Amino acid sequence: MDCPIGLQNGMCKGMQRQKEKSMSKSMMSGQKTGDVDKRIRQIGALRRQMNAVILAHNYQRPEVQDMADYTGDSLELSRIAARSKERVIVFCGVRFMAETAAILCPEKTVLLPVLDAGCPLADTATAEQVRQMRAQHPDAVVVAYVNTSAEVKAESDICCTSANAVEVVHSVDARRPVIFVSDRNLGHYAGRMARRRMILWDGSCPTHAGLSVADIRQAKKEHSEAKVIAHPECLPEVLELTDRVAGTAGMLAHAAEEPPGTAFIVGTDIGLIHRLQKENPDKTFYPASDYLVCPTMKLTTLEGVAHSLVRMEHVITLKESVRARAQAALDAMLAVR
Ligand code: CIZ
Repeated sequence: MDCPIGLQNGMCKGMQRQKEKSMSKSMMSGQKTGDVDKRIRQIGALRRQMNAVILAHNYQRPEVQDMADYTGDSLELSRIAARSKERVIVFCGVRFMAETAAILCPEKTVLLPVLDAGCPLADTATAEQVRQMRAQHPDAVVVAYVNTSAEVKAESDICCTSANAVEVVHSVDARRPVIFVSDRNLGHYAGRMARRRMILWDGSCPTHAGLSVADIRQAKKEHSEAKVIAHPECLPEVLELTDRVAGTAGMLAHAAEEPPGTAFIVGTDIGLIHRLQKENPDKTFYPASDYLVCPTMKLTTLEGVAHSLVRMEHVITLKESVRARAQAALDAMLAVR
């Protein structure tokens, strides 16, 4: 496998393909790609003018991560959103993340720069389906992974992220089964670690679930010295082959603890490799596969963020009845960890 994310320019082949697509799209709409520094200065001025804070998920493009005020996973970014003083939150991520910020900050304007930035995993569950599942298992506790819509969160008892899924599931009364929505692989992993009886939703992340045992074997063959770290949304048989299972925050913490010179094969979206490499210049990171690219996470560009601030779009709005119930589930999660 060549170019582990082409670290000279912070992009591997998969990301480069996404960038090319987006560049040709912006050219078709008559915009020039422009100079990154100039764009960052423009965003800086708009951010001050609009009293905005810019949050970027760890899977965003490198230049978007570098421009943002804060970069993190859903849990970290939700906490930052909840305590931010700015009037506007620009969420560089996918829709359910911006919704989470809107749930926690009803008095603020939350903007999602790209309206089409959805999540196929979140789309596997509707509120009605969760109600039906609950009716079938009236004694169960519903745990909603953060990768769900606000409506689904509103139907759940407690939320979790990849960083705290094990703790959240463990916090459930051991006598009650857990309905885990939406990621089957994460639910399976959390249930095994927390020793809870799980009723798993039939959903998975196409990016993580696409990582195969053959990919890991190939990466290990090419980088036999490297440790394998993988996201709990990967298939159970893939996780069996890893040295560490963690969400993006856990991977960052783990990489920081390892001695200089350590190499890692990384089983999550390649966007994280930019931050891993930046924070650990003395270590090496290889993507477990060149296809670990969440396409909707890469839709947000610097141009898109600037447009979002100029036009104050796209504002995330939620029904108050949904928002308040979803907030109760998120608050329950934040009380656990
Ligand atoms: O919790 C998150 O933000 C997700 C969706 C993945 C991760 O591990 O950061």
